[in-house]
Amino acid sequence: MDNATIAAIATPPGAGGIGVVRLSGDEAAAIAGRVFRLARTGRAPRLGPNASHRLFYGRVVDPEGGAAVDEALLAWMAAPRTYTREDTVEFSCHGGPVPVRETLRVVLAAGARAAEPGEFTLRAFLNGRLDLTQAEAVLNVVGARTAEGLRLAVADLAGDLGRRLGPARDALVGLLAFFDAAADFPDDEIPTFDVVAGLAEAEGALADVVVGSKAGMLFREGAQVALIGRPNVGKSSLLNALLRTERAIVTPIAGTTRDVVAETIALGGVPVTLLDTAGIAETDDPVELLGVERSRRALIAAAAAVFVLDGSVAPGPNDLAVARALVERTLDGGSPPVVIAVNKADLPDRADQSSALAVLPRSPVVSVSCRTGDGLTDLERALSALLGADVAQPALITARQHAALDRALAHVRDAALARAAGYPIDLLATDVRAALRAVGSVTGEAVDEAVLTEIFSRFCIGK
Ligand SMILES: Nc1nc2c(ncn2[C@@H]2O[C@H](COP(=O)(O)OP(=O)(O)OP(=O)(O)O)[C@@H](O)[C@H]2O)c(=O)[nH]1
Ligand SMILES: [Mg+2]
Repeated sequence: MDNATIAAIATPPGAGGIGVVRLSGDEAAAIAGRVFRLARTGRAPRLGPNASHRLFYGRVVDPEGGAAVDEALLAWMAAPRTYTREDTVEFSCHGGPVPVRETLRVVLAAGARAAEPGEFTLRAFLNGRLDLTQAEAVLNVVGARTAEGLRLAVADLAGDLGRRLGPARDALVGLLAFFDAAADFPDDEIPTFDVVAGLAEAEGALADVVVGSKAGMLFREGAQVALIGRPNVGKSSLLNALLRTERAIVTPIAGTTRDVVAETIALGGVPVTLLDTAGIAETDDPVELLGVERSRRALIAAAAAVFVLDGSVAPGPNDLAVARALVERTLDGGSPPVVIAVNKADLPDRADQSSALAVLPRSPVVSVSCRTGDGLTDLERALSALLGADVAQPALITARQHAALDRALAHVRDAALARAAGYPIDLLATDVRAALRAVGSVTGEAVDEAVLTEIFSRFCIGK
């Protein structure tokens, strides 16, 4: 890190209520003094430690010639109680692209350097205000797609992931300390230490986080769910009912939906994209055939499927064909799991559905009515269980963190195997050290420059 004072526009491009230009570094106050005049006195504000965390009202001016650039509020925050732990100034300008760009221009002319993407957060990390799990959580906070996803990311921001990795880290450090000590003792005086218990503890703590991270991925990335069935069973009605709007066309005519309609809802905090598809049927109509082809493709792309049946009539050949198509996918291994929704529960006529249900004996069955809304909550619950969103402690980790923790877990398991096979301690130490390095690359205790560059390049400029 160089110690230049950096500056960037911190708000998104375009027009808005306000636009913020941010400055961080030793020279922040001096640079602000060159480009800001108080409305009341026409002078530069006095930005010392005693005036920290205060707002000043005035104008941003071009130091070349003194022309006013914009009217603005200047927020002054003295180190170390700031995001970066450095002196920080934020100009809140009028929220148009030109006032913020001009403000940035004069700030740069007055001595600041344009910040790289994520450089403010990088400084927060390098200055010890955030560990790496918290810095990466900032990305998840910004990118959160549901309220639940945001809650998890904010918990990580407060250090949740770092804390959850604490026991694994402590166990590994304890093992290494023992290995080092053991090397220094004569054979008959080696202190006793339960290596097996230490390894088991590290393994348990790491496995918890790795399991939770699968659910965490789901909160961040979301999942696609295909609504599948023969024509006229109520797939589009179900899409509308789950969305609580009339998004898709619904008619009593079979073959209404031709194209896939995709809409996203939050299901137990997971962003779920529902794919309403054309009813799958034997048909000669070329347009309907194309629709059926798209339904099949949607099914392949989806993480799960809702198999919709019309509960008021007995399943026909088309229903059974759809059920079999779902099972074929199951046998492929890569199949989406299925929930069966027996629709139109409000109609007095009820027909036995067992011939279709028998084809998918392991899938949960929910009775619903898109007309009255009955059973929809049960269906939503069954779906989030199917997607694996009901894990007690989801961990919102990135693919990089996931890979590192997987690696750590593998090393710990190797060490346990080596121990069971009676290998000498120094062989175990290699694996334990590698596991600790992998955990350290997540928390930031052992991380190299290239990884840092890769992580922080994913941030916006100004963050
Ligand atoms: N009584 C009753 N009718 C329903 C219910 N759900 C859907 N329907 C009716 O069933 C008919 C077909 O509904 P759609 O939602 O268009 O069915 P679909 O499965 O999308 O049909 P395609 O697009 O042709 O494949 C419409 O007349 C709906 O009003 C329900 O829960 N109860
Ligand atoms: Mg439809």
